[in-house]
Amino acid sequence: MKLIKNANVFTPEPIGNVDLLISDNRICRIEKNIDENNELIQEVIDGTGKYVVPGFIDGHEHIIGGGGEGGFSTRTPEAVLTDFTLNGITTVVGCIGTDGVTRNMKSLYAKAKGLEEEGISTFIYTGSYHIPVITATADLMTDIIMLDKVIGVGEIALSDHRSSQPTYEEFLRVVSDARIGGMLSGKAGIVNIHLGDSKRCMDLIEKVVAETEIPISQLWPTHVNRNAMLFEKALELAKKGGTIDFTANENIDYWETVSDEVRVSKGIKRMLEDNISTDLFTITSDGQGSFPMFDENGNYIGIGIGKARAILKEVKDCVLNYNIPLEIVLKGITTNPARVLKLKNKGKIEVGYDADLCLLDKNTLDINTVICKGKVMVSNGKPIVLGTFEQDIDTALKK
Ligand code: FWO
Ligand code: ZN
Repeated sequence: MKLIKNANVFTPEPIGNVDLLISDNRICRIEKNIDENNELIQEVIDGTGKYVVPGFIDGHEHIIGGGGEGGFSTRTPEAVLTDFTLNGITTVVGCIGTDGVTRNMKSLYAKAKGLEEEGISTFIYTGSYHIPVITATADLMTDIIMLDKVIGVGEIALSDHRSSQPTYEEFLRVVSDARIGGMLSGKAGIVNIHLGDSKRCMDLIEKVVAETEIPISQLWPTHVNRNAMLFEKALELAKKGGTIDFTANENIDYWETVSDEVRVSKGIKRMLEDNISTDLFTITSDGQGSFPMFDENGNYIGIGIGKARAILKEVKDCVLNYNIPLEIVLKGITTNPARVLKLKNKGKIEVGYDADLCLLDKNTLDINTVICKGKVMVSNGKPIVLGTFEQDIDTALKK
C-alpha cells in the first residue's frame, strides 16, 4: 500500500486536505488522518504544499507517429513513455491520421501494448482519416467488438483537403457501425472526427444530429479551436449537448499572432460566458501528429509536430494566466474524456477507481509526482520509470 498524506485533493472537484490510501492499483480510502503506522503501508508520500489531481487522459495522440504530408522525410516519430508521464498523462488513446497506409492497425496495437507494458493505460481508435475505414479485422464493428483496446473509430477527417471526401451516407454508415460496435461490446464506440480548415466545418456532423436517431454523444469532433469560424460552429454543437475537443498548442502565443486559432483558455472562457456546461469540452494533445502548412493553392510549405506536453502547458495557461479555476480545466482532461470514451474507473479520485494520480506544485502547477495504476512513475519531477530505450543498456542492466 501507498499513502499520500495531507495533500489538497481535486477529484477534480476540490475536497480540501485529505489523505489517499492506495492498495495495489486502486484508490481504497480518501479521508483525513489515515494512520500511517500500518505495516501494510510501504511508502508514504508527503503531499504537503501539493495538489493531487486525477491522472490526465489524452484522448487523441499519434503514438506511432503520423505526418507524411510533405513526403517520406516528413513522417513524424513515435512517442516514448516519458512524453506522457513527465506531463501528467496516465491514459492515452492512440490514433492514425493522414497516412493510413504506412501506418497501420498492427503497429498502433503493438505500440499501445508496449506503452501499457511500460506502465501507462492505453486504448486505440481503429481507422485513420480515411473512409472506407482501414480496419484490423474484416470490418469496423468487428474491430470494436473483438479488440479490447479499440474503443472507437478515428480520426475520421472532414472539411479538409486531405480527407477522403466522404459522402454523407458513407460518413453516416461509419457512425452507425461504430455505435453498434460500441453497444455490443459495452464500449463508447466513439467517432473521433478531425475537422480541417474548410468552410464546410461541422456540416456532416450537424446533418447526422438533425436527421437521424443517432445521439450527439456518439460524435466527438476535435481541433475545433483551429480557427474562429469552426470554433463558433463548435459552440453551436455544444449548445445542443455535444462534447467538443480543443487541440492543445504549446506555441499558441505565436499562432495567435499569425492565425485565428482560438487559445484553449479563451475557448473555455467563452463556454463559461455562454453558459455552456463545462462537461462538454475536452483537451487533447495531437502529440506526434504533424502540423503541416499549405499555401492557398494547397501546396505544401512546411511542417511542425504536436507534443503531449502541450496539454500541461495549456492547463497552466488557463489557471495561472487566465484565472480559470483548476477544477474546471481539469474536467477537460479527466472526467469529461472518461465519460466520452466510457473509460471505467478512470478520470476521478474516488474509492475503487484506478490509482492514476498527479501531484502538482500548488504555485507553478509543475508535475511533482505521477502514479500510474498505483506505481510511482515520476517523483520530485524526475522519471523513476523510463521507456525501454530511454536509458542506456548499461544503466538498465545495473537495475
Ligand atoms: C492536425 C494529424 C492537422 C497526422 O490538421 O490531423 O494536420 O496525420 O500526423 N494534425 N495530419 C494539426 C492541426 C490541428 C494544427 C493532424 C496529422
Ligand atoms: Zn487531426
